[in-house]
Amino acid sequence: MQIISGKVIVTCPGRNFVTLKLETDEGIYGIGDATLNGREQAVVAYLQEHVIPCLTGRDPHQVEDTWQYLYRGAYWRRGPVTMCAIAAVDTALWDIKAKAAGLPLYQLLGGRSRQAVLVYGHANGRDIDETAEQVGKYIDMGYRAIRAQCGVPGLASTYGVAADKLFYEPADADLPTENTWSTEKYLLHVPQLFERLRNEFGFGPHLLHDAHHRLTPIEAARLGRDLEPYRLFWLEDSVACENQQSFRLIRQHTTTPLAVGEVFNSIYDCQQLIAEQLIDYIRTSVVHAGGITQLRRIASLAELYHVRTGCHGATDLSPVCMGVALHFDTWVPNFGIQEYMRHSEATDEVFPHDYHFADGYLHTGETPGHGVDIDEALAAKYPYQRAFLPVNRLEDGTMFNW
Ligand code: CS2
Ligand code: MG
Repeated sequence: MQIISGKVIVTCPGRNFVTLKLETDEGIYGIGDATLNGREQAVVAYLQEHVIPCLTGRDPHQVEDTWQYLYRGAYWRRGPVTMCAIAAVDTALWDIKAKAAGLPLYQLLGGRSRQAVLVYGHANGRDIDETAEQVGKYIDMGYRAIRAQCGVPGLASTYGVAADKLFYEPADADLPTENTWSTEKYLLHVPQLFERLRNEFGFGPHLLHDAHHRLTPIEAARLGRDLEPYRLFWLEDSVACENQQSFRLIRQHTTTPLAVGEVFNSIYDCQQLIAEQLIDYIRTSVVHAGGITQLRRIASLAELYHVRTGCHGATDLSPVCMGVALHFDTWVPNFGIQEYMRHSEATDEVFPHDYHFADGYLHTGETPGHGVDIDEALAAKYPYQRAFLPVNRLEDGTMFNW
């Protein structure tokens, strides 16, 4: 079997998605998600100019060799754009391999390790009352795990709080929106949120929270300790972690479980965090961490150190990524949880898929491949619309982390 063509499909059914489609001389094709929120066109160019020309004529069954070829062959290794492009190729090749074998992808990875995949949804509100109301609605929808994000008194906006309660798309403008942040106001408010949620819903539902890279290590230690009575499933992205050893300070002070990794694109980004057991969940995703081929290496490293997976699954990771992630989640032995931010109806129509939600879990289908397709004619009806993620400044104007 040979790859005979590759094309990049950009569509915007409410938000931009980039999809790579590889076709073979035996009529089997594979697709992979290549979406990098706010930098989509960089990946499009990388694929079209520097990857697809090298793929024509290659044997699609050589998934590992192609991954090594694109990783080592780039010379300029790693980085979000490169690894997103490699991820799309890797995903498409695994899709082709599974289709050729007539098997759902999880069977090629090692078969089922669980009957279904525990997921968490995103409840958010402008204040504690509204957030509590939304958590209740997610429980009523059957979720067993809910991430709670709440507006902070004195701040016009904060991460994770949107007008729409089911869908949250942060890339909201043709040029970056400027948000304002105060850690002091945030640190005072968050423990009150989780005290209310535990008082109202007890300790049955798993509760999660995303600090979205906005704390220093000692501030994260403070928050982790303040949240200990509320037994969070995890506190996510408490500190921007290019400096992995900064998590040693957090770890010394709190037993609140820590999750990190949605912005990582390489196993080296989390090697120290995992090997020193500085985290409890690794959030790397199929689309941003080089595909299944690297993601399962990360999971295997994590297994040695009691670290579990918690793949990123926000709206800006397409249904193709979600579908592949679910096959990975169905197989991976050290599974933790899967993020599941629902996609809009328009998006689901562009990306027909066989996975479904029931009773707090996502269930993969048995379709050969990863079970997700793209309706190219429908995709063409939604042209690309540039959209940036916001930027964030402190109240004194200092540039900060969004
Ligand atoms: C967030 C993401 O889901 C999460 O945990 O961190 O929504 C993140 O803000 C977006 O993926 C950025 O595009
Ligand atoms: Mg996050």
